[in-house]
Amino acid sequence: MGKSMTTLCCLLLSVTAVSGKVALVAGTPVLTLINPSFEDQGDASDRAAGWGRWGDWFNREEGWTPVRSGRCILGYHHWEIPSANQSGVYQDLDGAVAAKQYTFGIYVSPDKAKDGTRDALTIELRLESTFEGRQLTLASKLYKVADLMPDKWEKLSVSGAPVNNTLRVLVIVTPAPDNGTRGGALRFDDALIELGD
Ligand SMILES: [Ca+2]
Repeated sequence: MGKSMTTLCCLLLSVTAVSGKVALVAGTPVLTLINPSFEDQGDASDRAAGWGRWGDWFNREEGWTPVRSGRCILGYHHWEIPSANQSGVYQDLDGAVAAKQYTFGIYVSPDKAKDGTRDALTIELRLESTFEGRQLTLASKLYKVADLMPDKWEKLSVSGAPVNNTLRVLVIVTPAPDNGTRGGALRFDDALIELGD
């Protein structure tokens, strides 16, 4: 008797768990990032497949350490940045659902300059939709490099809801303002996209 009760309870629990999972998946398509760990190269070894970029020195790196997973990361070469302009990477995701909340995240590990005034200023994580032919900012979160622990992998994230089925995720770095004073670097790995916040 005891044994069959236990079996029944287990059966009910598994049915509930499976139904919950199926309902969630059926209700909202799960979004996936292409090449979230930056292992695959694009049209050059310093470009990550699936990711666009602008500005200087935001490269896929095969030789930088430590990595968080795999063998490649994105490296922002702050010490080599020639101007005060921002650099960024981004990816457009397919199949987002309007008004659903999504969280985009990425891990960062700062290789800090000896003098903190030489470090990059900020890392912005941003979500955008394309609306009437223009990029519309849905959410933005700004992290100060000075607030991040050196050489530790820390998860940064931003949450927001697209206004239609388009969703762009962006990572934007603002360097120190003065030319000739920049130092340090930033390592990025393991980007992610999740439902909810
Ligand atoms: Ca990686």
